[in-house]
Amino acid sequence: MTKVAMDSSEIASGTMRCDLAQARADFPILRTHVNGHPLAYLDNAATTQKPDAVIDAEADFYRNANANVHRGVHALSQRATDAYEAARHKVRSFINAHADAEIIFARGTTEAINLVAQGFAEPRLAAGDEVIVSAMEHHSNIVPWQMACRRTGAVLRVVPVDDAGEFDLDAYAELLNARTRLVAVTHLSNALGTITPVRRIIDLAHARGVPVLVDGAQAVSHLPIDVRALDCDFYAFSAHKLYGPTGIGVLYGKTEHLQAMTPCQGGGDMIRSVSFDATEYNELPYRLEAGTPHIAGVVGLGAALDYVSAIGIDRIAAHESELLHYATRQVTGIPGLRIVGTAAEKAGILSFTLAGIHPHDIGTMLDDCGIAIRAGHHCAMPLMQRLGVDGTARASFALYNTHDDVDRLVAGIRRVCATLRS
Ligand code: 7TS
Repeated sequence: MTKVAMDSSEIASGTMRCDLAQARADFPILRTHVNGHPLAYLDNAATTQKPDAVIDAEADFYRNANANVHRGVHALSQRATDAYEAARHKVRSFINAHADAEIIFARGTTEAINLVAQGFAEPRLAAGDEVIVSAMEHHSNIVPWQMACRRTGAVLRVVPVDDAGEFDLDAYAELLNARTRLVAVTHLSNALGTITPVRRIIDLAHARGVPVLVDGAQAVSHLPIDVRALDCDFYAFSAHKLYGPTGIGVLYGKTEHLQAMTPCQGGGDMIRSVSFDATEYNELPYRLEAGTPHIAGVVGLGAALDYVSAIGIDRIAAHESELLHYATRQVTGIPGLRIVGTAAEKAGILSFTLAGIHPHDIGTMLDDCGIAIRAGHHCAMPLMQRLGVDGTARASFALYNTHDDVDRLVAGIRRVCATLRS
């Protein structure tokens, strides 16, 4: 694994670029050619690529430790259980949770949010109660609340965003009221890159005794996360956006909230005893993890956390921020290019439109040059409507991206303009 050692003078002088270029070598897929060109992978907000350390950890688990967890008395089962619980401990320390039992493994951010909507919110919602989300949420942090509201007669209230894509704190403070039962908000917008003022959002909600779920799907790979400093009630993220495997993610919850949740799924592992008359549920975290979990995925997530921690999330953030500023400078002035999302606090994401050119055509023409970006509504259709666009083209950065990736993106955009506007 690449150990990247840098200090602030290296960051300032730009030599960090070279060190992180070494980290690129840890990601075998980045040596792929696409349409005859070396891959420039700039679709990291959708999913990040995986380093050898993660791929090897999963393969090694299947080769040397595969067994079911928490059940067998035999050595392999113990080995699998140890690996699974060691990864839970790594997650706890990565986000600074209070206890391992506050870490629930789920399939991803989407499942984690649904667990809270169904198991925590729904039993507490009555007709006329309110749930607050923002206008820049991913569909995964809208639809579960809509469903819970529909089933209970509660009402979804929406915090507006301004033209720059900033969260409107004043409007939020006014929306909070005695009927508010829960606030669910993204930490970092996947469509715009806006970092929301989560700490203020949480403080204002707590002043009224309202719990807050933070959707950390994007933030977790770009910002240091400290759930105790944030004092959030729930925090959800997916491993696959953090250099880990698909199919696995995390729901963090404060112990008292997780304890109070109704398990949405019943089955193996989540029980202490079962009879046809009564079933007693297991203790946390197992009572919210029914059935055989994605054990190899959890092991892979643990390896991803080790990998990211060895580099340092602060250094990754500094590198990505430098790339984002560089890219923003390079595209500014391209005729007809509008940057969508110009919040003061941004990370990792450059969303844009080109006048008269459909985002899908931008994405397709860049792909011809081996440049992978995302085009469309980014599962944030209400936000697109608010900003008056059908969709955007989106380049999103990760630790392994380089200035060369950005230069190729910018040259590609200029080529798209020259070709489709001629
Ligand atoms: N929340 C946010 C802020 C996201 O960006 C995403 C995925 C999700 C929730 C859902 O995560 P999942 O792992 O459960 O699917 N965002 C994107 C994206 O921007 N492009 O593809 C997936």
